[in-house]
Amino acid sequence: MNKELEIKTKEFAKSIRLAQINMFRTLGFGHIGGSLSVTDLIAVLYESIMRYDPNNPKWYNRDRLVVSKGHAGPALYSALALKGFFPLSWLDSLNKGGTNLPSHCDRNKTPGIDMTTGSLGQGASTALGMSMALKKTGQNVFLILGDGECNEGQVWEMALSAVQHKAGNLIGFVDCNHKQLDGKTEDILDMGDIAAKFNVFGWYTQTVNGHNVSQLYEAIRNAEQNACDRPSMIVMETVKGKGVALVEEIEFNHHITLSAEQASQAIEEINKQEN
Ligand SMILES: Cc1ncc(C[n+]2csc(CCOP(=O)(O)OP(=O)(O)O)c2C)c(N)n1
Repeated sequence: MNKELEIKTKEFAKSIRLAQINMFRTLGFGHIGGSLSVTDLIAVLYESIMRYDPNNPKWYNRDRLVVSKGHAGPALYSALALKGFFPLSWLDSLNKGGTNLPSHCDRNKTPGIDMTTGSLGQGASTALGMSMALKKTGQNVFLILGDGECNEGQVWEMALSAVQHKAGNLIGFVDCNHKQLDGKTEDILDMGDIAAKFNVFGWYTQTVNGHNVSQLYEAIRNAEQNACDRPSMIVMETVKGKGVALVEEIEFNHHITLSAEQASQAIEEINKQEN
């Protein structure tokens, strides 16, 4: 990743974080921890990797993204609004009656959302189906899973099938923030070495710092070039609530309240972060 693109991508990540904090301030609560932990990845995908057209969200030749941990919708909505898929003013309607931005991703409501998600595990299978359908025409399908979500058997059924179907255009990510809804992933159902598990299933695997945009970019390009007909999994080491100290410090920060004062403090902190 060249320096110019790296700076642009980091700036975009910052804008996504700020937009999310404003959304959560308006609503007063939300899935803040797991949205912030995938923000750098979402920035890399929409700033430097994916092919899409905000004026034509259903453009057939676009790459697809399935955020299977559908509660991270706010991170994705912020990126889509900033890229012009819909007006920024929609962000104020997060999870309110009649909104186009429900708390979990819904492909029938939001321009730019490729798959409805929220029931953990299901996005894995739908992403594989999409990748099989698009293999001949060359679009990539990106899939974001949580480490808690990897407790779901459906993820591992998909992992087996993806290798059988030579889903070389499927590039997945596990957001390994080590926490889930009500505890630490290690305490609830320890997944051990997730990259090693995908690897023995036959996937092309890599492990990166999920907050380092350059590492993320290089891993995706490497997967595109070297996985051949194997599906790829990029395991990301992350921090739940990344970028906002008062969220990071809360032990269980899956769905939390955010006061106006806390939001102002968070915005000040994000604005101070260097690119
Ligand atoms: C099938 C299913 N079971 C349970 C839930 C309830 N649930 C919502 S989020 C969550 C924890 C997810 O943890 P993880 O995948 O690690 O997400 P992250 O911490 O990255 O946000 C659970 C259990 C659900 N949405 N779907």
